[in-house]
Amino acid sequence: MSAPELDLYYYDACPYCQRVLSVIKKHKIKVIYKDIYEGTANLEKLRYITGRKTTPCLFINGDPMFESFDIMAWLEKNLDKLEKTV
Ligand SMILES: N[C@@H](CCC(=O)N[C@@H](CS)C(=O)NCC(=O)O)C(=O)O
Repeated sequence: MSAPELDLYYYDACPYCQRVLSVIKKHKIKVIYKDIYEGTANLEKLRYITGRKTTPCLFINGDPMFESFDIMAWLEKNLDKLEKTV
C-alpha cells in the first residue's frame, strides 16, 4: 500500500504548529507544507473544506485532522507507513 499523502496547514508563529513540525522534522516525515499566510489560497482552501481556519490541520489523503496532540500521536503511530525525506 502506498504512503498516505500528508498536507500540513500551518503558520510559523503558531506554537501548536511548531509542536507538530518538531515531530515531522525529528522523523524526517515527507509532508506538503501549506503556510496559511503565504498568499491567500491555502487559508481559503482550509476554510472552504473544513469551515475553520484553525491550525495545525493535517490532511491525510484529503481527510482533515485537527488538534496538535492528535496529529503528533497519529504521526508517531503510523511512522512505518509514512514516506521520509532523504
Ligand atoms: N487545541 C488546538 C489549538 C489550536 C489553536 O488554537 N490554533 C490557533 C493558532 S496558534 C488558531 O488556529 N486559532 C484560530 C482559530 O482557531 O480560528 C491544538 O492543539 O491544535
